[in-house]
Amino acid sequence: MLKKATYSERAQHHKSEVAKKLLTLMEEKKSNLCASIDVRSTSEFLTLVDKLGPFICMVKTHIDIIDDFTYEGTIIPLVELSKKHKFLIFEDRKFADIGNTVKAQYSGGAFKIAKWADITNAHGVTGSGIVHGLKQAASETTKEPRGLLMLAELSSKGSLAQGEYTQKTVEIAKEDKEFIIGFISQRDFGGYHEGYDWLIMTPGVGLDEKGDGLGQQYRTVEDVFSTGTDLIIVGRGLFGKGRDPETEGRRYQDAGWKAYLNRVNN
Ligand code: 5IU
Repeated sequence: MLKKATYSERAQHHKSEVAKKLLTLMEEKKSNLCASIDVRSTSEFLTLVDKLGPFICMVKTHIDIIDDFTYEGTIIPLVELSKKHKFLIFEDRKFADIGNTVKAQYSGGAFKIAKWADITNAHGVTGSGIVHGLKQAASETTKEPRGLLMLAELSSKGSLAQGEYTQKTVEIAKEDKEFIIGFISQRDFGGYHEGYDWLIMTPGVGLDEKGDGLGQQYRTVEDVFSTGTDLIIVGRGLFGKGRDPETEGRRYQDAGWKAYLNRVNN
């Protein structure tokens, strides 16, 4: 059964501060659109974030692909833009090591992800120690609320994250109601009757293309909402070759909001 509660109703009851913040913002901005901005230069990155800012509730980063990354030059202005336009920041780091190692990867190095990213994500492949390591790093690095998404499924062709693997990842997520806010996945895993209100965030969304020739597979906004998505993650559909980010930002925001209203009202 699909969720009928509105984002603001869910915000009121959620146990995670980050999820509360995100759900409140989604209702306020009437947006369930997350822009995935995989570009190589800081200036292109910040220009796109500023253009897309009004239409989105979240920016997804792959901070390690920015050639000219500096903390001062890339992160400080990103955080300023997040305040100007009101969106959360999700670093799509896909942690996948033992607890002790991810603890250092999350808080340290050049990127210091725990300092600025509201949300990050992890694979379940190494077991639940990964969650404990990341949670410790967050609490030792910042007083700001932080949230984790588990990678339950991928959009790419032939992904091995399926069946029993996906189910075991869902079991890991049940161990922590406050730090783990949901999944990156292609569908919902229920959990309401057990007291979990997981946020389902779905990449591999595109209204014009079916794929990218490198294994990516696109589904429409309506399709992903029909399998329980709460938030759509769109990259090249917003700013790929020949696309105007403002036009596409509005288009995906409207499509996402329409699909959400359709779910909660019917
Ligand atoms: N991404 C996926 N599929 C997944 C996961 C992550 O596409 O299953 I997990 C990432 C990769 C890229 C973004 O950063 O989401 C999608 O970008 P495009 O909309 O440009 O394909």
